[in-house]
Amino acid sequence: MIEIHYSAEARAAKAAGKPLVALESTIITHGMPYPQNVEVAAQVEQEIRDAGATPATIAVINGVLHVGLEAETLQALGQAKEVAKVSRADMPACIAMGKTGATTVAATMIAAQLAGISVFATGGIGGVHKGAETSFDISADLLELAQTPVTVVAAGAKAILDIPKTLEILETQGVPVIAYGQDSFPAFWSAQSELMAPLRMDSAAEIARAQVTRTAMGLPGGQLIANPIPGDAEIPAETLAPVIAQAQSEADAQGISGKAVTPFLLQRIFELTEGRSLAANIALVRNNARLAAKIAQEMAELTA
Ligand code: PSU
Ligand code: MN
Repeated sequence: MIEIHYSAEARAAKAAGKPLVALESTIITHGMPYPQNVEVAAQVEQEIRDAGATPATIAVINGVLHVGLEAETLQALGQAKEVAKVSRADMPACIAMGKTGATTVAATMIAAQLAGISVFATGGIGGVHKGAETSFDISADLLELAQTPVTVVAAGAKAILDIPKTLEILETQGVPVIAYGQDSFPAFWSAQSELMAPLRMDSAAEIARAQVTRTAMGLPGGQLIANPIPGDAEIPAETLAPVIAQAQSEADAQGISGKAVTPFLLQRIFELTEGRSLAANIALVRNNARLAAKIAQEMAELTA
C-alpha cells in the first residue's frame, strides 16, 4: 500500500468508524479563482461537519497522498501557481516524482477507495466534450465511475459538455445515473433539463442501499448522483448558452486541447458572467456536500 497522510480529523473519524465524505482539489486549483476557491473549500467542509460527517479533501502534496487537508495546506494549495491537475493517468507519476497535484474526480475516487471512503461530493463531473466525435475528448471521470466503488454527488454536468453523449457513455459503462428527488437530469446551472435521468431516488437511504447492493453483487464501480441546484441559485440556460458558445469557440480558435480544455472553459465562463456563474457554483457544491453527508451516514449504518 502507498503512504497516506490523513488530517487529524479524518484520522479520528476513521478510527471511530464515523462517516467521511471525500472532496476533490482540482475544483480548488483549476475550477475557481483565488481567494473564493479557499473560502468555498472551507465552507463545503463545514457543511459536511454540520450535517454530521467528516470532510476529507484530497490532494497530492510533495509526493504524498493527502486525505484531509489541514487549513494551512488548503490555503497554500489554493494560492499555488502551476499545480498539476492529476487524474488516473498522472496521479501515480505525481507521487513517484514527489510533486504536488490537485486531484480530479477520477483521481479523488481512487484515493477515496484507498482510504476506505465511499461517498464524494463535488460540483460538476467531467464528461464527453462537444465535438468529441473528432477530438475524442472524453473525461476519465466517466470510466472511473465504472470501476471504482465510490458514490459521487454532483449537480449533473455542465453545458460545456455534450450531455446526451455523456449519458450514453455512462450507460454503456454500466454506471447508475440517479437524479435526486426529480425525474429530469439536472443541468448544473439549472435544476431541470429536457433529458430524463435514467434513475430517480428520493432518499439518501435508497442511494446508500443501491451502492451497497451493487458492490454485494460483485459489480465494480460507483454511481453518479445528480443533485439539482437549489432554486434560488439557478441561472437560466438561455443566459449561459451564448457564454458557453463563446468560450468554446475561443478554445477551438486557440487550439486548447487535452486536460487544459475544462479549466479553460470554466475560467472563461467565470470571466464572461462576471462572477455570476461562481455564485451558482458555490451554492450547488454546498448543497451536494449536505446530501453526500447524509448518504455517508446511511452507508455507515448499512456497513457497520
Ligand atoms: N467540471 C466542473 N468543475 C470542475 C471540473 C469539471 O464543472 O472543477 C474538474 C473536475 O476536477 C473534473 C475535471 O474531474 O475538471 C475533469 O477534467 P477533464 O474534463 O479534463 O477530465
Ligand atoms: Mn478531457
